[in-house]
Amino acid sequence: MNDTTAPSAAREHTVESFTREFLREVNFGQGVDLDRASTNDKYLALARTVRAYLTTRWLETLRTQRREQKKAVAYMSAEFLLGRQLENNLLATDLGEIARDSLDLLGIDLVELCNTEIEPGLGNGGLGRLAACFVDSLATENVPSIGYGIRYEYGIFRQRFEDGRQVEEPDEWLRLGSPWEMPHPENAVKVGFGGRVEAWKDESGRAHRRWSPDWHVTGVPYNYMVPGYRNGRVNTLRLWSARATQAFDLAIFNAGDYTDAVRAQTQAENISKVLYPEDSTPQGKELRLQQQYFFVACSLRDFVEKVLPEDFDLHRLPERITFQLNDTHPVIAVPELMRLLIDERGWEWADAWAVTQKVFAYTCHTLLPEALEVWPVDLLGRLLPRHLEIIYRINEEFLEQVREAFPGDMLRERHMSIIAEEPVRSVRMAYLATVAGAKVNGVAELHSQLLRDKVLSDFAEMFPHKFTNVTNGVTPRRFMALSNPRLSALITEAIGEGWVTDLERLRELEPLADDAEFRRRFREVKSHNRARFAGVIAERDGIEISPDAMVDAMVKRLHEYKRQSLKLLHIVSLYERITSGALPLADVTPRTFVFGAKAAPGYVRAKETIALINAVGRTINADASLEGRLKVAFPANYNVTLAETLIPAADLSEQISQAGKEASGTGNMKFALNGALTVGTDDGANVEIRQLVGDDHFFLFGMDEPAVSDLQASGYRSASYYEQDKDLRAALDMIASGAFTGGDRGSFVSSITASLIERDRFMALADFRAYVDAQERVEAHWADQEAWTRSAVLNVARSGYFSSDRSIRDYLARIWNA
Ligand code: B1N
Repeated sequence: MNDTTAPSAAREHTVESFTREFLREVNFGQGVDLDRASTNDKYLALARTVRAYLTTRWLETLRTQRREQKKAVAYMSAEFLLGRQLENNLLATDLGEIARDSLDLLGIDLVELCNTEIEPGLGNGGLGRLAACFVDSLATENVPSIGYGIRYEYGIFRQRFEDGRQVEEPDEWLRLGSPWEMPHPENAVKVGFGGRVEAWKDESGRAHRRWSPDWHVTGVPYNYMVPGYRNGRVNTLRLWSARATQAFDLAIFNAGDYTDAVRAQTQAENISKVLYPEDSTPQGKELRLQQQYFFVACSLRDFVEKVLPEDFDLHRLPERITFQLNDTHPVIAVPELMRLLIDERGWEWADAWAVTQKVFAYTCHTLLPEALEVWPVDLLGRLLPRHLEIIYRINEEFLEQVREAFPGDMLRERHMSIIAEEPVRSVRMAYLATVAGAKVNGVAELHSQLLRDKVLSDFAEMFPHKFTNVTNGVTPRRFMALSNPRLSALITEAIGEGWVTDLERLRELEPLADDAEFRRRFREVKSHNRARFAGVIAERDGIEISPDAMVDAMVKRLHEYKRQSLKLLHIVSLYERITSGALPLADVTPRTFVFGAKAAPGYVRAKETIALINAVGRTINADASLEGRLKVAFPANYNVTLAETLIPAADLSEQISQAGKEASGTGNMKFALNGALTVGTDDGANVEIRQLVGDDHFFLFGMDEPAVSDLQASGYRSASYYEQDKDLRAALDMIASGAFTGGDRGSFVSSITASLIERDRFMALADFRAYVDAQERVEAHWADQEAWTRSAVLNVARSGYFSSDRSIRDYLARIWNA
């Protein structure tokens, strides 16, 4: 890279210079001689070397931002599921080859060092990974922006299986040191909790409110650099870590109680201790609300006091920032900004509200009613009394507006109130966000439509201009260039460079779907990736699979609505038909069913389902009569790192949620971009994937959302499907008989089968037949490898829309510049 403006501290992009920097880090950073350095020493030294290269660009970016004072975006998210940093940063800075050559000369294996890194798992699943893709794309699209979140000391738990059952272990991701973060304790921010609100009057007699918290916590910012792809921009991700405040300690300490002072310290530091492991089902725990307010209060203060110039007039805040709220988790920022403006700066309510309504925008990520976050009024009032007052006032004025718009419609008022009365008085955070936000978006076309028509229909009627859609996307840097180097090389050879930042260019591959030589090479890549994946899970989990069998992957959080149980019924049914002689072994397509899924630790049914998948897997994998044709591979602890080897290897992508339940899905996009075909329902972003890749290259099955609604309304009786479909009955009976549990018919076996037959909340039984038929279409298509490869190539060629770069451009056009 030639650069005339780089300051003198800039490092040269040469092997010699890189080697010098690396050795300096080994000696002076780690304090060891190279010949005594451990793998971890070398990893840390390498990470710091790369970090130094990034830092030059980061400082430049910050300087430019301060000079230009352009409108920026603050992406506020309780989760950033980043994945490993080293390889990504080598890719973004184009230092990969230099690093490899440099380490080669020193006799060090770059790949081994990359594999030393423990991924920062600061998220649960799709929502957290989306935030990570978005910061990558914000930098690559050259958008002035900052990510704000929490530096959890423990990320998503590590999953192990003990006798097939999930066991959780703490994720000690900071154990070996964390070379990517830069703490700034001097920029710490103090945050209050609890206490009382008092009225007071100024000299002019004007009434004010003042919050006196009774305890405080300090937020220490940790900066992470987020490089754009080879464009010189390096943005900031700022994660907050909780510390006890000095005053807090001393007060108790001086009162003579040393143990209490220590306990207080622990209480404060607990706030950023651990990520809540619930995906889509918030538990309403007080500590979680503390986490939310903690990071949001730190971030607003930081932006207003540190990022903006000192004399900045906050009336002009909307010219400088949009706070994008990633789901409702940061929504407490709304009353916090109101409080800052009114209580701390003496603004009038109306002025504060006018600004607040312009700077927030809200992204909703769900449709499940149980996933819509609510906070009981007594809890919120105890922790954040002033915020509760402000929420009440926002609600009063809002309901006044509702009454004006719909006179006499009392029912509507009750429905739309930010305060729910039942079952306990609570604040509906999604409603607060919708009322306060300038824009509200869903994350796929169908999802946004359902938000408008169902979940938030009253609001859409009142504020039609607020509602919009931005379909999710995924970063092609991590999920193609980095994770699938062979496919990337093949694509570049075919259509040239540039597609990594202009993913619609993949369209240029379309004609090659008809080129037999290209298809052969495409298959070669898949086959290589399958072998690579097989090697990884053999080493990591001791699982043996054939590298030639179809890789059929279902990886996502374990949730009933996602219907891992439907996949399981298909597998059991195949097995039952083989063992009963109905299906000749010769007709069975060799397949590896790959599962990856963590269950929330308190989600009993999800954990039982994991145990059942493992039980079925153990039986099938051990049954010699199958001659290895079917395998179930369930590697433990599915995470971003494992996704990076699985997704490029996959042939079939399972996206089988009940229609109308999966807001978008993003795994579905990663698989399509890597040439897997989808078997899926008409749900979330599957709808758009199918429209783009075409019906002939996508296996659609099952009820669509209106059909689900109709069946629900007319009274769904799952037992009738059990009674009428003999294959389904045989599969369920086989499970219930204890065939997979050494004859044990009790515990999870009976509870899972009974709940499917008797209730089946997500209508797996109703979709079973359609699903099995779709799988037969899959097998027929697979049997013609030329036709299959053609479809796979077309999936890649037509999925460029799902780049998160496009999502970011849509956010810019529809929300941030709107
Ligand atoms: O967000 C993803 C979507 O692609 C998925 O369809 C959606 O299920 C996921 C509370 C959530 N929605 N809600 C959550 C996560 C953690 C938590 O504590 C809710 N995750 C989603 C990206 O749009």
